[in-house]
Amino acid sequence: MKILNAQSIPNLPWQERPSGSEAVMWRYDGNPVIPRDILSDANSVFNSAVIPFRGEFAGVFRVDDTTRKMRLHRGFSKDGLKWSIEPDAIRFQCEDEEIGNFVYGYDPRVVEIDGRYYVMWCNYYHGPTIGLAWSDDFETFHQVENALLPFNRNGVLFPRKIHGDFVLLSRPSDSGHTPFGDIYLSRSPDLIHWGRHRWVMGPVGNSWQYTKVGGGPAPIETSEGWLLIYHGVLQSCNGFVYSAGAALLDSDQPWKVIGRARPYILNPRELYECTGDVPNVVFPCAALCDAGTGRLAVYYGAADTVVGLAFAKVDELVEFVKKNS
Ligand code: BMA
Repeated sequence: MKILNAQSIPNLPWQERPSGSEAVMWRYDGNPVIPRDILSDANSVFNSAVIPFRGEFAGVFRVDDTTRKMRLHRGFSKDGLKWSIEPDAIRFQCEDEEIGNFVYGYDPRVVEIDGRYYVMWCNYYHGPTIGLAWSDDFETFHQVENALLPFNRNGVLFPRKIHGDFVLLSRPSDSGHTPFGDIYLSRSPDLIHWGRHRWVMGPVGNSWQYTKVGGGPAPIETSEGWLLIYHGVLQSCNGFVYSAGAALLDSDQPWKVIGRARPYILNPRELYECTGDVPNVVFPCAALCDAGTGRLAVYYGAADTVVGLAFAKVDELVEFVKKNS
């Protein structure tokens, strides 16, 4: 197995799997890596996206403030562990006032494509939909038209164009706490016109992902296909339970699922995942992948309150998907 189009990240945050553990994904022992009160007016900081940036790390963070407005903030880190998050929310530049009128935004993802950083988030426009912006420097963010119609969430771009098109995963939804949800793929030559929508995958009965599924971090390209880490939800008598799973998508036609692990790879079981504003949630939004070693650092929201960090190895995850499909 080879990892394709990835960069070397020598300063990747990393811990080896604890001895005695057989888990395919394991947690950072300093979790939560970002506490809820890292900003004085934050109620919570969770579901956030990070990316390698100029030899260090940058990110877009979901900050719900103490009025409970959902905001997006920039943050920077030398080691991926100790973060400094800007106290002011990102002010997206937008040529169109109607689109640029930021009401709220949440659950960001970030990818780098051809040297440019793209931010996707759940953007309010008469309902939740997929907001999009790009930046060359993590200073100025240029917002473009929303990619899709409401109601939609969990937009995430693939980290390179495929056959000349930007490729986006999304999860059509409703205006509330959606009790259904499948992952779809859409393509665009210019980031403005989106179409050629294809179904990727839906929930699986009698399992941790039987209510809905949605994309997580940007897919990771390997010689075996695109490794997709995603979230899946079950509805218990006490509400939704969010876990993380892994699948492999066809390299060339990435709406075709070529493998999908039946067991989850991470589920809420630590205290900071089981208690908080919304109990029992792990919600991965970003993965840093070191090309040379295949080490993976996954950032996930825990209980809609804090950010957790977990580790895995790409080759082991790919094997896990193949073995358990
Ligand atoms: C989803 C999103 C996420 C959140 C999750 C659990 O619908 O709103 O932001 O983490 O619910 O509350």
